[in-house]
Amino acid sequence: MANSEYEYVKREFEFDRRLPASNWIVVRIDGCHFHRFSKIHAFEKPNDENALRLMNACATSMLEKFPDIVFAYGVSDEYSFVFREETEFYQRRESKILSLCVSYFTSLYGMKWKDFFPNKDLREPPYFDGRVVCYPNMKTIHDYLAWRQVDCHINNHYNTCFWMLVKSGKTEKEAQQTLKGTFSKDKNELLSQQFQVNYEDEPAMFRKGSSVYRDKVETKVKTDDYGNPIKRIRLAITVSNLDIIGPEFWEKHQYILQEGKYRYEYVKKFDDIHRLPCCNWIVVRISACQFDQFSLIHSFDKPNDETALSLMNASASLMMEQFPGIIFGYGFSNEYRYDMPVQHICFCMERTLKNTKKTRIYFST
Ligand SMILES: Nc1nc2c(ncn2[C@@H]2O[C@H](COP(=O)(O)OP(=O)(O)O)[C@@H](O)[C@H]2O)c(=O)[nH]1
Ligand SMILES: [Mg+2]
Repeated sequence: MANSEYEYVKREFEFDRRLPASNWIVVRIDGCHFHRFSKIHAFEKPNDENALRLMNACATSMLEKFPDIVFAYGVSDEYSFVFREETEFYQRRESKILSLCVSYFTSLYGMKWKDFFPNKDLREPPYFDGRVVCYPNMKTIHDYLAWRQVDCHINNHYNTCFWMLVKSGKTEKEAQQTLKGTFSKDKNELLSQQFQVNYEDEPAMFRKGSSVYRDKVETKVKTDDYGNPIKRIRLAITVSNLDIIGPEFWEKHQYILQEGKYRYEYVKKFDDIHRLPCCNWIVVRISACQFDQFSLIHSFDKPNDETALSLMNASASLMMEQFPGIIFGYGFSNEYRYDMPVQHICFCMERTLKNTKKTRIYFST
């Protein structure tokens, strides 16, 4: 591509955040204004089986499309997608990963709608937002998934009771009042005594949410000379509604969340050189650490020690001699600020970091 005089707007302003290596990347998408969307499309309350199956079908297609997604978990209008820990999908560029997941899922939702709602037209375009979160080890990624499933249980338990009360004739306000301050045990009692419903008998998809992953399945590939089937284990994308909080599921499926077998070079990937954007004033503010103690030990005058302040000013003057890029410095008490053009920031930052424990950078335009 030819370089024009305008090409700097890409070089100098476009920054691609790369997600840290050796982390599990999770993209969580969530339906936008689905409270309204579900009303307009007359979803059954509190759970619309077809709507949930549509979400699961979209998640399944996500795993087919993006092999680096190793696990997905969904409930209501949200789905979380877990990428394998050592994925190099789009060089771990955050905006690419996030935008691809959100846009592909949204397209799938629209495309598959008719398969699940053959008699309902899409009356508004469905759309989703998304976020990316990185989890640094196996414990945190397991805890993340457990958190979503606990959330699913709490919401569904409440919603099941709420809508049974409403369907039995209570107003929404009365139902809310009845459930206020109730514990899990109370909700189970209410369901069994008033509605003869055992919560555990409710569909697992509603109670546990849905997990999508590659499961090991045995398939017959051919028959040997004696007519016996020859079977092979292969991985097939599966949707299940199992408990993923306890260890059983993960013990049985250890291969799903396997930590990467990195060679030591991967640590270099943490060296993400962060360039500061051009056309911005850069302010480096340094503030001394534990100066209360330091001034006490060195018997500084209270409230101001003229010599200490002069020492700060002299140090600032030397900084400006050393780094001509600094155009202004302002200080009081134990703090100093420098404004400087971009090209000097790296060198200066190195020096600054060596001399202080705390450094902050501010951008202003
Ligand atoms: N009736 C019904 N509503 C659902 C179903 N799944 C999701 N929703 C709606 O979608 C909302 C999702 O919650 P949230 O993301 O916080 O709300 P949003 O900001 O309106 O998308 C729920 O509060 C429900 O109103 C369903 O299966 N049935
Ligand atoms: Mg939503």
